[in-house]
Amino acid sequence: MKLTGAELIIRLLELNRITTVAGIPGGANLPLYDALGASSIRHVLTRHEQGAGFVAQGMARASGRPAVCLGTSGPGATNLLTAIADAKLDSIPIVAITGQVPRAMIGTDAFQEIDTYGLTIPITKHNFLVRSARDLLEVIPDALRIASSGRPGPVVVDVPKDVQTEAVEVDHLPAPVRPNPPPRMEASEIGRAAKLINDSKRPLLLVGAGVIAAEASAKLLGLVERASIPTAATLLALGALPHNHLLFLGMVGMHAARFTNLLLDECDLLIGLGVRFDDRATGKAAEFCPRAKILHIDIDPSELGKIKEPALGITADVGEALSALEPLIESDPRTEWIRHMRGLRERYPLMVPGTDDPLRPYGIIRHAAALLPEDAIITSDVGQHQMWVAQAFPFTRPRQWLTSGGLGTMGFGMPAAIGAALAAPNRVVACFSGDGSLLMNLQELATAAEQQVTVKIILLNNSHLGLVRQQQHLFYGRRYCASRFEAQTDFVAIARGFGIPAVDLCEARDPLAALEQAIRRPGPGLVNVPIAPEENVYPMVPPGGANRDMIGGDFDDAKPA
Ligand SMILES: Cc1ncc(C[n+]2csc(CCOP(=O)(O)OP(=O)(O)O)c2C)c(N)n1
Ligand SMILES: [Mg+2]
Repeated sequence: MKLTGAELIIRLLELNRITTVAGIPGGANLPLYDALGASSIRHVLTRHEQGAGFVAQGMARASGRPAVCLGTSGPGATNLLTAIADAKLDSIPIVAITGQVPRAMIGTDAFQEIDTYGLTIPITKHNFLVRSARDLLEVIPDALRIASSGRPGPVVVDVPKDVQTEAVEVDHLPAPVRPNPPPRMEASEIGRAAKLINDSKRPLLLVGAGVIAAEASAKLLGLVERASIPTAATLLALGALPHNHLLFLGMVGMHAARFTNLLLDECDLLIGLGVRFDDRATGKAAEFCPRAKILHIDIDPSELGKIKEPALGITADVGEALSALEPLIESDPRTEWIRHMRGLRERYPLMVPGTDDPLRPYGIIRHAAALLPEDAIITSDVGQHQMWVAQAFPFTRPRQWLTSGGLGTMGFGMPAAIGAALAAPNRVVACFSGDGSLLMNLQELATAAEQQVTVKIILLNNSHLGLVRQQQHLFYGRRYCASRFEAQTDFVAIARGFGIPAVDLCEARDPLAALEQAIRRPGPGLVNVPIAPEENVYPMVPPGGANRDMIGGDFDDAKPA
């Protein structure tokens, strides 16, 4: 059969079960859109390419499968960069297919020409500049395979316009892509790992996003319970264990509960699973887990020893490693260590003030959680609201919590929520956002309205760049420079302007009834929750400090979480 490059791309995407793509058309990718229009793939027209990148991320994070976004050359491609970089730092499998000027015009500063290949080298797992339509037969499957194999990550495929229109004779299309097999483990290493665990009196597990990527939560639970190992999670791994599991310690690091960081100081073995020892998790790395040997298991060998030198580092798929370990691990109640953990938890719990008041941070999170279905998907933006949700939301399952961790990108939450809702149309998606963050991709409210996705934006509105204000409060002598929004923004009117029902909890006669109504109604909605600007996230490890040196968190009016 004769196909153009554009038709070939679409056929290969269809073949690989890509059913929804997000993007924006332009001169250099119009042939691709022409082929897309004739296909079964659903296209989600975002209002900014960064939105398309985050919609794709939302689909990928919620489903675990690679997702695709599209942009034209030049500004289309540069607008995608932040979402691509974000996917790189959080190891999310997206494939961005960009239009490029025709081959003969590359290097001439043609209209909307930018070196997308060059620009994306440092922020992708891999990238391609396609030189002939025939190459697409390999490049598109390779892109999907690379994005989703091993440690996942973003891939860019830059396709010149005349490659999209070039016709090629194709005898048969390649089989659907399968991820590369994970690296082979050495049985002897697994044996040594089991010995380290069995010999340990005070082991502690630190789980990272790799556990979610490997779909290894059930196996993790097996190890945790069999060997009685207290388990902490990084920001991205929340949900890997249910929040109320007796051995779960919550989030580690900068805004962890005191007992969590204190217990880490005392363990004699730290088992890092699918973690990269990010500085927000470790605090001052040299003082992280000072008494512990480290057993580090990760699918990416470059992570082993990058930040913390392990006693034993194993390159493996975390799920496969857990399966291999299971028969070698001795059942052990570790009574003394667990009793010690309970004591610390009682003495230094996470204190959460204002849980009854829906106009206070922990209060709105608790009330929303009670009203949302247990399997609701939760996204957030970046700031204080993100940390409050991470501390206090009762996550019960993996892939329930989608947040921008490594890059910390304001503007992530709402478009990612749209993507999650597209990937999981039968689930409710709630996006906890901040007034600063929501404004960064506000235009995607139009996309949410157009797609009628069930995305509930719960806006913790403190009229500030709250996390910036908090740092100025604590570390810059209360000199608040550029963290307060002088102009008041009427988010309820704005949402309604986009055709999205909205309510202000401050004005509602019965705030809880208004919240419930907003959550129950199908389709998108926005709930504006005024929050006092003085509310801060505690405890907090000062930037650069050791985790044990956290400050704050002793509220007069607080209950333990
Ligand atoms: C794109 C981007 N620009 C700047 C920052 C730095 N930054 C981190 S948190 C924050 C404030 C976020 O404000 P808001 O969304 O209102 O959340 P709040 O902290 O008030 O809850 C800023 C400016 C960032 N993370 N991302
Ligand atoms: Mg704010």
